[in-house]
Amino acid sequence: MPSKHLQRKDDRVIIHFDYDCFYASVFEAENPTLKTQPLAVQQKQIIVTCNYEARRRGLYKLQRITEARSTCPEAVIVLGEDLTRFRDASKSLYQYLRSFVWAQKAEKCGFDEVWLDVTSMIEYNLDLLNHNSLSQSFFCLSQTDPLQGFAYDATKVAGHTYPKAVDVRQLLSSEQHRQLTLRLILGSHLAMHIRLSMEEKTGYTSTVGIGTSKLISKLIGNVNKPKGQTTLLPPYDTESSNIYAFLDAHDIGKIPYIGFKLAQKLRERVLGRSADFAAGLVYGGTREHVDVGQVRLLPDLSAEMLEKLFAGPGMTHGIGLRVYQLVNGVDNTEVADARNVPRQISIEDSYIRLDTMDQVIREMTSLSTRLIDRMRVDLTEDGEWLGRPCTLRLTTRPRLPLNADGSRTRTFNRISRSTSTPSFMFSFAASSVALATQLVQEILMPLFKKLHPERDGWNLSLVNVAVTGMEEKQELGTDISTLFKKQEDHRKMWDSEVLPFVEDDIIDNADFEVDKPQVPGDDYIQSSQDIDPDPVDIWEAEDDDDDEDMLEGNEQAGYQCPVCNELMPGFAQAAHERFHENSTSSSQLH
Ligand code: DCP
Ligand code: MG
Repeated sequence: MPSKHLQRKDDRVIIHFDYDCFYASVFEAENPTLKTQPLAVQQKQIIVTCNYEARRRGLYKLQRITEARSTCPEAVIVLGEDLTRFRDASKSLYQYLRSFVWAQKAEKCGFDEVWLDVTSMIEYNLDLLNHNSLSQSFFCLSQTDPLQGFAYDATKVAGHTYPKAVDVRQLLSSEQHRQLTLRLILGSHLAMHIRLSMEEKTGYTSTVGIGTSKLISKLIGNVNKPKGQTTLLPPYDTESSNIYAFLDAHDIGKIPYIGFKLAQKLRERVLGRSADFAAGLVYGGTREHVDVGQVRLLPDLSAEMLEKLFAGPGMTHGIGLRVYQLVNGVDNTEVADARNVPRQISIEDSYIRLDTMDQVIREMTSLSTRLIDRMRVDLTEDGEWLGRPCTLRLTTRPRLPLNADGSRTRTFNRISRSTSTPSFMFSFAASSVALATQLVQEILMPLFKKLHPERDGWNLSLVNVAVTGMEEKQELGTDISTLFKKQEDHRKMWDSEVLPFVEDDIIDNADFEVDKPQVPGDDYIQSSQDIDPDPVDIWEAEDDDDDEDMLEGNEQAGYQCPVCNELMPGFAQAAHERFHENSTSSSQLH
């Protein structure tokens, strides 16, 4: 009997979708002739993604544009700086997927991932099974219309399995494994049906994982991509658990939620020495491979031990337990309820240099204009607000001053300040630029001064303006006391459920006044773009150390400037070189 901490909720069936080469697919959907050509999507100086035809010819994600051009001169390269088309596609694909589930548990993660909790559909269909003729089953997609559904063979898994070679009949004849196996078989057929329907109706293909948790369903999908689906089969609980077999081989840094800082601490603990980075990189991929199994089998591993290991500024209580569970394949977090409005909207940009008040005002105004435009699109319908965010947040990422030798230590730490969202932001009477200007003057400048009390002397590498704490329309009380109560509940929810699991993005420099962010690090898109205005939850903590993940699997991407020695991800190189070229001109942004 596993300890209380390690009891898994295996009574759920969860399907994870990851759209294949998402940005490229959005362009292909607009222009189907691109499907047969090598297609790459460019942001700044990198290829953020490319279709599989381009991958076949040697292009890869997060490749430098110059390199991509020389590897595959015939590739069609499209500009993906404007995220509107991706956001719109993401929204409609999400609506499509959620239309299948009964219990309204459909959670979006970033632009191109969705979890569906289909447990109630599976249970309903388990009851319908005729155990004497499992191979001729019918899956009901509707509780009211018995004809809506599809025929399937309940003795076989649809798509791939993990492990590859598995005797399903034997699992079905084992009393211990039969029930879970059947649930997963039904889940695999439902996943196949949804996946193929989506391809037929929308043209988008996806890579799908089926399991009993968000963790497993997300990771198992990667085993067969693209256009594939994989189901993790029992045994789950014995020493020869397939959960362990599968998870143990993962690099510790590949586990969602275990961000770079946590992964480094775990590597150091396993190796018994400090874990070096790849030469030439201050952040990003490390060549020190430590896998989940090595962590899981540490003799003294416990939630308390990990809590102590991670202790330090910005680490939230409960983090040890969360990681202890994850390395043991336990993730009992729920798939969030489907939403009509995003949980937050957040707009940011990054800068090579941002160090004067004038520039800050200009940038904050531009970000706020985009934020208000975005709110008007995503939060309204027929001129009515469907959702109202309670909190407005300003975040910056200051650069540290130069070291004595002229080099600069890079930091990913963000600092933020929040306040209530001012009601004028919801006005339709003025243009978004006018509202943004008012917002900067009345609200953002005072917040900025709290973050950076000095008039100058700072230099920012990132500014983010966000609205969070979204209240959906049906929740909005007309009575103000109800509204406050709701806000309080909302905050409590974050406090108790989300924050304990988050590797906070809080700077540990005592010189800065720091607010606890209301939500965890919210950057999914990491290339200085508008960032995803979608649900933010514990899973996105994996991206806390933004930019780092850009380098995963592409360690060559690190670049050290020969002029100032600054280290940076490869994608920043071109912009940085331009920075030196322009360093005598007045504008040194980007
Ligand atoms: N993206 C980005 N910057 C990153 C990572 C991703 O702009 N650092 C964008 C481009 C991708 C989309 O997000 O199209 C989804 O990211 P994925 O990692 O899932 O990549 P793809 O969906 O493109 O490819 P795959 O088929 O490997 O899932
Ligand atoms: Mg994808």
